[in-house]
Amino acid sequence: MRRLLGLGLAFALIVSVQTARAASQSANIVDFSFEPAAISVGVGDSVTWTNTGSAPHTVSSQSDVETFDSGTLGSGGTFTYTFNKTGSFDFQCNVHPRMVGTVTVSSAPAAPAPVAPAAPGMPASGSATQLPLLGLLGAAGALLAAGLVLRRRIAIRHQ
Ligand SMILES: [Cu+2]
Repeated sequence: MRRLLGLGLAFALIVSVQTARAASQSANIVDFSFEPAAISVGVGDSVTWTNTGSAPHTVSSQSDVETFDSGTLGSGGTFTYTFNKTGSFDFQCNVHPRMVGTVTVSSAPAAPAPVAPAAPGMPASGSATQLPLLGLLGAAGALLAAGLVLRRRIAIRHQ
């Protein structure tokens, strides 16, 4: 039962790590720059910027292809944008136009990449569950045999 729980937890952890990896990236807006300024994602991925500075900032695209504008983000404010087109998209802070960055979106979607290594991992975890089960069965059989032998010995002694 504990083993099953452990496996379930491990599986949930793997799944959550994979979905987190595929879906989004985070970046910070500090006073007075974007960190990182250069961000690489796959098509369909989203980027979340968080203003960790104290001054107000914006994340505003300088592109006609991907147009986004966070509006003014106060300290602690966040802005998320999902990139559905490939290319290199410059953005700036409209309050401080010297704050600039670039999001590069590649055609390779980020989702299949983490999924691929999981495929060979699945049979491995499958055989991993069978091995301890066989071991447990073997141990149970050995205990049963030992119990029978002891019983017989005791029975012989009492005759
Ligand atoms: Cu700014």
